[in-house]
Amino acid sequence: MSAGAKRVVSSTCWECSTLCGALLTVENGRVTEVAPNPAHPASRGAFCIKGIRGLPDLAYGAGRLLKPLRRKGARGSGAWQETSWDSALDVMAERLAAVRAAHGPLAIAGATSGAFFSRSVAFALFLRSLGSPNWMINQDLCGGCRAVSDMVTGLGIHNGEDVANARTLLLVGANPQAANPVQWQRIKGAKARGARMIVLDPLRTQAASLADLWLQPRPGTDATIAMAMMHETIRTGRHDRTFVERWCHGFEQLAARVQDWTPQRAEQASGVPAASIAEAARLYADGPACFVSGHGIDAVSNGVQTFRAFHCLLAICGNLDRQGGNRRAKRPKGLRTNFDLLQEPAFALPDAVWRQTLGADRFPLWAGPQGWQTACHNPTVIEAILTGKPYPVRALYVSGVNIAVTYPDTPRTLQALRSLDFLAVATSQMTPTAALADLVLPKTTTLEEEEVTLQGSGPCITYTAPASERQGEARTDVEIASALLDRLGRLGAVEAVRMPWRTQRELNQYLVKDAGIDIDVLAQVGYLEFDYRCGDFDKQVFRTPSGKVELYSERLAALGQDPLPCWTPTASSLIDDAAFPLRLQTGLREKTYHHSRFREQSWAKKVSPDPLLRIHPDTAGSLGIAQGDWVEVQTHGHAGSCRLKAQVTDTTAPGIVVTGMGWWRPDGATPDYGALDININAAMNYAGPYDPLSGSKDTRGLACRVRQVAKKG
Ligand SMILES: Nc1nc2c(c(=O)[nH]1)N[C@H]1C(S)=C(S)[C@@H](COP(=O)(O)OP(=O)(O)OC[C@H]3O[C@@H](n4cnc5c(=O)[nH]c(N)nc54)[C@H](O)[C@@H]3O)O[C@H]1N2
Ligand SMILES: Nc1nc2c(c(=O)[nH]1)N[C@H]1C(S)=C(S)[C@@H](COP(=O)(O)OP(=O)(O)OC[C@H]3O[C@@H](n4cnc5c(=O)[nH]c(N)nc54)[C@H](O)[C@@H]3O)O[C@H]1N2
Ligand code: SF4
Ligand SMILES: [Mo]
Repeated sequence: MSAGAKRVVSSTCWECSTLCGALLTVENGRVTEVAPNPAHPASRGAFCIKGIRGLPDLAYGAGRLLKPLRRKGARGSGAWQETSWDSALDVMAERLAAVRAAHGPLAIAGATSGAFFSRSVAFALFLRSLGSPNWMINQDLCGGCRAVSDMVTGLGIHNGEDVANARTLLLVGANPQAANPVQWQRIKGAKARGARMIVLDPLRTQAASLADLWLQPRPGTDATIAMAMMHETIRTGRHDRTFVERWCHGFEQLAARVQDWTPQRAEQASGVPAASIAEAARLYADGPACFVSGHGIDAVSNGVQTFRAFHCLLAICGNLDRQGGNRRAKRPKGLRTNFDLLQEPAFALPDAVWRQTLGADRFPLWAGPQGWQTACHNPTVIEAILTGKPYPVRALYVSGVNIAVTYPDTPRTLQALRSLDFLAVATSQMTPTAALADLVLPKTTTLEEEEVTLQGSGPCITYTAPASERQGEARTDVEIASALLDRLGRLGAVEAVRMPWRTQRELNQYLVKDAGIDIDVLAQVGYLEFDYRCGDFDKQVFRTPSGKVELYSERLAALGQDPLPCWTPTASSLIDDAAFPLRLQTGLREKTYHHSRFREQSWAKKVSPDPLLRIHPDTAGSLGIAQGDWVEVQTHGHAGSCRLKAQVTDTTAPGIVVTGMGWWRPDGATPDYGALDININAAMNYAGPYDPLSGSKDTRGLACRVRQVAKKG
């Protein structure tokens, strides 16, 4: 992009999956202002401070990595030597080829965030080109349970919440006021025009304060409420008979399953009064009603079946693909998404290799060829690195994820990283993960990259413009992968090129080519709306064995799993140890930060200088903890700990303590930059029990203890 006069570019903010429409002012090749785009069909002017401040600071801030770095001293010593791309890529290709020759292709693994980015897909297909199916994504800690339930139930409703037209909203485990400004704007709009809102959340969030009905379940018990809501709906005949008869599979079995799930039974498990559950069922069945779900019921050991229960409720009430309900994701004919590339036969691995994906034997709906994003089960990879079982993993390539901070059990993650033969990290900033690398590769930020994304909530295709000039020598993941493939090919280490593109533009052209979309036209507007019709079930078939919405899942039955929604207490809730009397919730979002990102930025540190632990006044009082004291948190079954600052508040219930995640100190001492001190994942394990379908571990409801370690100050 050439330097020039001031101009405004229509783009999309890519700092989170909300994908808000953005207007970028560009002067002399730099983005000088980021503003919301009120015309964007999905976000309609909603935006957040991370987009306005975080995005440009990430691209142009002092911490930006501009050149490849090669480790000089011991791992983590903090001593680096700048090197050229040619030499960095030569070294990386040689090291990967050496590991491949010594241990086979499966010994090379990768870590990235999820299949929805071009960077992650380029990366997964790069590894496949070497013959390795092993890439880690963080979705077992994120939206994985929702996705697996959606897949086996056959709904296809990702991002399809039609809040604007709903009569009733059912928010479960979501905190959109902090996590999603688009949804939050719509929710407030819906409330203002008289929509009713039910909120399920143990914490008194802003949404809970606005709710007509706030249910405060014990952590991990939401499925019981959904089961009882189905019981009530069917008992009172409020289900949508026409939809159920025509499009649902297994209604009789579902009805039999929920027969005993009276609101009284759910009250015993969840602590929510039976009358409130019955009222929630009545309101939700009086639709159109929109189910807004969040991380609060995901990333737990009973997450998939919890989602199954809500997804079945949604279906039997006829709220699927209905105005004001949950719309199905649709797309212009011929359009591919990044996600689709993982399943495309041209880029597939031979089945015998693919089935060896780490974790595929235990979690086939998660890992390997039948898996949702075909990625690994992360804790199985960490285990393989440390133990060599079921086979060795000796080299790791990390991009777009900060696993030393964001995966549970930081001490173990660090130990695994240190033990590798070779570690390369592509990033725009030094991080606790990159600090342990042999090679650090400077990545472009999203202001310098082009993305084409299908956005179900528009519905539209949205465009992210490479509006800024590249900083330093930064490169995109596609460019890095293709340059590596050239070299690895010469070293005889490429099995088949399964990542054929050299630039993001080439990849994006591939996504749109059969849809007749001209990227240049898309780039001019910044988005492309397309026709959307609700309820065309005969046209857009359900991708399940029965071709219907599967209340009774044939795929789960074939795997010997419970085919009907059910509730199993989470592993953590069963721990009964007087030494760990409290329950810990992690991951509460803050407006200033995105996980571990923006931690170096002064505006963010001013707003939110310290990691907090919310604690009820009664609990704090009994432990002698006062507002602002530093406390130490430890969870059951783990030796590590984490220091946090007490925030005494009655927004949380007695006995339940709540914190965020992602804390480290970019200006802290190497090598861990505080990741072993103020990072909650330093105090948690990544061991099971796991959700039997997604392999997720409990990230909430953990048995814990808290003690004061320093007075306020
Ligand atoms: N500013 C900011 N925004 C973000 C992010 C960020 O880091 N910063 N991260 C993004 C990402 S990747 C994600 S995954 C989303 C997550 O965003 P959301 O899906 O909205 O999830 P959270 O913000 O984690 O809020 C979860 C809510 O669930 C509640 N909860 C916890 N346990 C339970 C339970 O057992 N039952 C019920 N019913 N509720 C429970 C919590 O109290 C909390 O209010 O946010 C995205 N948006
Ligand atoms: N205990 C606990 N752990 C959790 C959670 C929890 O609730 N509790 N939440 C989980 C969830 S939902 C998620 S999604 C994960 C998030 O985990 P991560 O994805 O690890 O979180 P980020 O901090 O966003 O990491 C992004 C990193 O990628 C690098 N990067 C590389 N390329 C790019 C780029 O193009 N743009 C940007 N911005 N960064 C790039 C940056 O250096 C940055 O450090 O954490 C999970 N971990
Ligand atoms: S919510 Fe904020 S960070 Fe996420 S896309 Fe929108 S403006 Fe960007
Ligand atoms: Mo997430």
